[in-house]
Amino acid sequence: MAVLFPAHPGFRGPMAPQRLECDIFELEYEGTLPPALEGCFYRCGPDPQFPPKSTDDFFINGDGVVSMFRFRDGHVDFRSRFVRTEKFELERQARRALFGGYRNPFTDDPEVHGADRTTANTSVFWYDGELFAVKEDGLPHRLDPETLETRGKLRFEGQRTPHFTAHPKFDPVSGELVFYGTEAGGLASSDIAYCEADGHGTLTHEAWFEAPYASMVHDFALTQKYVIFPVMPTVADLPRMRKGGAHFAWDDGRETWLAVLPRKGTAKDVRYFRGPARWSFHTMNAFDEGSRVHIDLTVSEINGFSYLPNAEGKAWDPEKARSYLTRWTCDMANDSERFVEQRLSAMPSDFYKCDPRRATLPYRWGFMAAKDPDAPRVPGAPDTVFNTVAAIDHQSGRVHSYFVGAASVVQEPVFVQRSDDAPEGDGYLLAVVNRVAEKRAELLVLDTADLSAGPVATVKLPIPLRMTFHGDFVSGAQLGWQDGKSE
Ligand code: V55
Ligand code: FE
Repeated sequence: MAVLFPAHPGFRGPMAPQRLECDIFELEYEGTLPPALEGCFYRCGPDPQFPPKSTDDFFINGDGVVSMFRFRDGHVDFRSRFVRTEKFELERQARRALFGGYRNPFTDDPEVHGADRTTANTSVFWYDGELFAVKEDGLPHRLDPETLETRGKLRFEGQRTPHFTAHPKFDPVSGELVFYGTEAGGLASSDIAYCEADGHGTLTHEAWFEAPYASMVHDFALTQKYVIFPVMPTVADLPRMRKGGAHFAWDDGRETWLAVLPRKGTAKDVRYFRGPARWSFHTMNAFDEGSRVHIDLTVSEINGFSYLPNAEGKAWDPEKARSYLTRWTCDMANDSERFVEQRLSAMPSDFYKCDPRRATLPYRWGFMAAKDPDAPRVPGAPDTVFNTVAAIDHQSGRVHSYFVGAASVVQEPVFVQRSDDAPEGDGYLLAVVNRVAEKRAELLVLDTADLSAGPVATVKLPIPLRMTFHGDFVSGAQLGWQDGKSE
C-alpha cells in the first residue's frame, strides 16, 4: 500500500499539496512596512488533507486553509490552519478521503451521506467584528482572527438558503452585507436566493427566484439601485452527477443571462438582459449612471478551468479561456433585451478589487492580477497563472503595472487604504508571490502611488505557499487592538 497524491500536474510541482499548519514568528523582511498595514492579511485556498478518492480530482476540491500575515509594531508573523469543516473532521478521524468528487455527493462513501461537504476553501471576509471562511456550496465558517481556530458557522436567523457565495458584497453607504446562495433549493436546482443583512447580524431580505438554468454563479454585481446575477453556461446537471460525473460542464449552446433586480426586489421584479455565451469568475465593481447599469468584470469565451468538462466533449481552448477586464452595460430605460459589451484592457486579468469605499458607486481605480503574455512560461505551473500586479485608472483608461519577475507566480492583490481619509485608490497592494524555482514565497507590499517602482517592502517566507483564491485585510482597529501595546 502506498499513500500518494495523483501523478498529474494539479498535484505536483508548484501545485503539490502542502497541508501546512504552522506558525512562523518574526518573518524576515526588507524595506519599510507602512503604518497602514497594522492589522492582519488573511487568505483562503484549497489544499487536500488526504489523497483524493479519484486520481482525476482537481484543485478547487481541496480542503480550506486560511493563512494570516499579522503586521504589528514593525513585526510580521505568519500562521496557517485548515478550516475545521465537518468534512475535514470526519476525514481526519478516518485518516483518508471519505468524500468524493467536486460537489458530487453521489461519489461519497455511504457512511458520510448527509454530512456537510463544504470545504470553506475560497474566500475570507470580515463582517460585524468576525472573520469567516467560505465556499459557495455551504455556509461561512467563523474563525478566531488570532488563532484561526474554527468556531461554528454563520446562519442568520430566518435564513433559508443553505449556501452562501464566496463573494459577498458590502454597501459602503448603508453598511449592508449582500449575499446569495445558488442551487438554494437543492443539488442542481436553478433557485437563486438573494439576501441582504444589516451591518449587525440581522437578515433584512431574502428573495428566491428561478434562473433560466442551473449554473455556477461564482460572483455577482451590486450597485446602489440594482443587484445583478450573471447566469453563464457553466451548467449543473443532476443526472450526470448521479452517474458519478461532474457537477458542472461548459455548454456554449446557451446564452448568458443577466438577472437584474432592484435592490430588495423579489422574483416578480427580475428583468433579464441576454448576450452570447460568456464566462466570468469575478466582478471588479458595478455602478449606476442614470438609467444605465455598468458591470466591470473579467470575461472569457469559455470557462477558465481546464478540468471542467465540455457538454459536447469539445477540447478546452486556452485562448478562449483567457479573460479580460470588460464592461457590460444594461439600460433599464429602453426595452432592449441585450446587454452591451466593451473590453477595457488588452491584458488578460482576474482577481479584482476596488477601493471598498467606492464599491457599488462610480469609481476610478480597479486592482487586478494580470498576465504579461510575453514573459516566459513558469515551468511546472499552469499556463493561466498571473505574473503582474496591475491597477486600472478608469478616468484615463491607463493600466499601471508591476511584473513580479521571471519564474514567479502572483496571487490576488489586496488593497489597503493609506488612511481612512486618503483619496480613492491611494494605499498599498499586498500580493503573495511564489518564486517557483527557489521554492519559496514572498509577500510584496506595493505602493499604488507608483506601482511600477516595485515593492516598498518584501516579506520573506522560507517555504512556498500553495495557490490561494481570495483574501482580505483587517485593520488593527477592526481587530480591537490597543494602540502601541504589542503582544
Ligand atoms: C472558484 C473557486 C472555487 C469554486 C468555484 O474562483 C469557483 C473560482 C475554490 O473553489 O468551487
Ligand atoms: Fe472567486
